[in-house]
Amino acid sequence: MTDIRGLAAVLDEAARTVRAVPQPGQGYDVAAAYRVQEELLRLRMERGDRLSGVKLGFTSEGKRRQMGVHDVIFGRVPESSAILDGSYADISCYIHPRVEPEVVYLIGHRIATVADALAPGAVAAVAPGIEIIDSRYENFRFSLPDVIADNTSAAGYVVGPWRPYDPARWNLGVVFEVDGRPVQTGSTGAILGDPRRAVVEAARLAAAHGVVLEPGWILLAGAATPAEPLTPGAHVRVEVQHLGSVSFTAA
Ligand code: OOG
Repeated sequence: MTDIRGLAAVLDEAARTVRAVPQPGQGYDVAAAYRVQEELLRLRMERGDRLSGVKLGFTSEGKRRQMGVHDVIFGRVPESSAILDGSYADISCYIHPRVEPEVVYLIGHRIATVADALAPGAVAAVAPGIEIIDSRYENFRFSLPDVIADNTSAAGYVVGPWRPYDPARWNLGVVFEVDGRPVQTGSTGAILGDPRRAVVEAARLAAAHGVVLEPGWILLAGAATPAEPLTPGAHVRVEVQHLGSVSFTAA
């Protein structure tokens, strides 16, 4: 039997001490991995953190190919990992951080089922975003259960200015820059073939794991391009067509 609490404690400690741990290397399945994730977040909430939303991972082919993982995954976004748009962010709290461009949805009403996700008003607003991912495993390597247990490498996020949600504008150009140079370009259509599916997919995965999406929560729909390493001093900027831009500087 998988030691759910033991694994969660190891991952929690790895994040807090900024020290990578070996992959568990034990036979546990996706269902057990989500229970580790839940326990890991419970430990954080016990220390006074709150959830600001949820995220999806491996929604684009670019990311799946980069990491060799082929299923869409679901993670929980702690409020304490927020970074203000345009700010300097201390990155010494990360082990081997990477950054990636995101589309962020603002949840408009309580979503407990897939039907709720399809109802009008499920999304209240949309924004360009940046996610910092930081695997707690050595060499940023993991199996599917490992990355789920590790809360899908979630480590930090930046949300740009919110815009009213216009579902007709879904396939938008993405430019991802580091120090003023484009390092990746892509399109939001790379996210599940249509990023509007992200809300339904998040609802499905959340319901399967006992999470209800609350109004005011954010949903990070998953990177549209592969991730890039994040190094001290880097200025990271993401521009999404029609949505504007978001940035931060790693200090
Ligand atoms: C897992 C997180 C993937 C995305 O947007 O695809 C993810 C990882 O690559 O470490 O957040």
